[in-house]
Amino acid sequence: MNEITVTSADAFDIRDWLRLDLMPHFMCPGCGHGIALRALLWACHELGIKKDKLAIVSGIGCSGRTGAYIDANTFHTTHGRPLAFATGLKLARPDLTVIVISGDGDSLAIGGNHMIHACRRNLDMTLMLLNNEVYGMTGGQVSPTTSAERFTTTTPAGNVEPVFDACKLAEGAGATFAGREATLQTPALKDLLKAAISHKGFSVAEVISDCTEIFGRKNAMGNSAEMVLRQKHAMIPERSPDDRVPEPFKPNPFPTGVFVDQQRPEYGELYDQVRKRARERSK
Ligand SMILES: Cc1ncc(C[n+]2csc(CCOP(=O)(O)OP(=O)(O)O)c2C)c(N)n1
Ligand code: SF4
Ligand SMILES: [Mg+2]
Repeated sequence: MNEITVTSADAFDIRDWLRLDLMPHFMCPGCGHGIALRALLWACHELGIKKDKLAIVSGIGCSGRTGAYIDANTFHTTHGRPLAFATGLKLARPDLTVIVISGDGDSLAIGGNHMIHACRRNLDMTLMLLNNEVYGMTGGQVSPTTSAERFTTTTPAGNVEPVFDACKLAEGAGATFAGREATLQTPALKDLLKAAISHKGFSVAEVISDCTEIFGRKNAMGNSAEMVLRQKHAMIPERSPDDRVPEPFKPNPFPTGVFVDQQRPEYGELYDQVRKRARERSK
């Protein structure tokens, strides 16, 4: 565990953490990314992280855009590259808590290479991966996490590609922490994020999020409340498809929880030893 164990006794007020001068925000009504943003800031609050010690690095996408509203040190970088920027930042400023906000397209498609190597290195930072199964910002193209048969602008007759399981990918690539929660359960999501941020080493917190306006509409998933309810059926697949959830397609099952939580040497500390050795040699 990191040193960040202080728990703030003050009540959480999201307005303390937002750049209110940037309101209104760009997000569509019911967008899951807004719920995830709240959970993240709630986690930072409960961990007692000071804003001047918090660095948020984000990529391009609706997911990445959420970082700009956080009243801390924020870096809105290029598509697929936030982990590369964050790696440099964390190595230069190990005293900062570095959190990367990235989408499924950003982290698993164009940035997939950076993600697997971040997992392999184990530098002490957190990736909050907002998985809404689609390229939301650019109009709804298929992504590596789009479920089978879903309609997107680039799969007008249904998607046939298999889905990437981000947590399994992270585990396979060597991440020392990987877990998943959905926006349906904000307190559980907040707790997952707290655990991920507190973990020493590279941590991946995947968030099942809803793109209500583009993905939901295209797949006739109902309004944002109906969409978020669908998550319940996917989290617990054996639950009978009872009541209010419209079922044009069965939700893709996704387990939630922490799947990997282990320790191995942290990259920043290893790199310090390399620096020391290099200095000794140059004497
Ligand atoms: C190098 C580069 N390629 C493509 C784009 C266009 N682009 C911007 S956001 C995006 C996809 C975003 O999808 P995702 O990461 O899932 O985020 P979401 O909007 O769904 O939250 C793409 C392809 C870009 N900005 N830069
Ligand atoms: S397009 Fe989708 S992901 Fe982007 S803000 Fe709207 S609902 Fe959210
Ligand atoms: Mg997306």
